[in-house]
Amino acid sequence: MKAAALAALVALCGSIAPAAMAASLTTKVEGIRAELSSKPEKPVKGRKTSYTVRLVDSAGKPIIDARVTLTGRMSDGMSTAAPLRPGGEAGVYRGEVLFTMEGRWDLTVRVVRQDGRLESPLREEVAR
Ligand SMILES: [Cu+2]
Repeated sequence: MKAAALAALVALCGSIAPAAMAASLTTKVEGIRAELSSKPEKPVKGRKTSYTVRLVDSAGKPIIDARVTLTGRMSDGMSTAAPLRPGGEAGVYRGEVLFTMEGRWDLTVRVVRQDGRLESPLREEVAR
C-alpha cells in the first residue's frame, strides 16, 4: 500500500476542497487526521478496490467512534457507495468498491462524528 500522501485541505460541515488526485491522501482538519489509501493503487474496472482510512485525533489517539462512508459519482450519473467499517486496528476503517465502468470517478470520503463531519474529495481514474 502506498505510503506517500498528498495534502489537501478540507473544512467541516460543508465546503469542499478541490479533489486530490491519486489513491492516497492525508487530510487534517480541526485536529482530526485522516489517511486514505487504496489497494490496488489504481482501480480497475470490474475488480474490487479496497479502501482504508485511518483516523487519529490531535493527541495521536485512534478515533473509533466515527461512521465512515465512501461515495462515488461519474459525470454520466453513475454512482456507487460503500461503508468503511472498523477493521483490525483501532481507528482503521475498511471497505470495498466495485467500479463498473472505466474512466473518471469523483469520490467523497465522509467521516461523521457526534461533533461534526469531514468530507474529503478524491478523484480516481479507473482503468479498463
Ligand atoms: Cu459511467
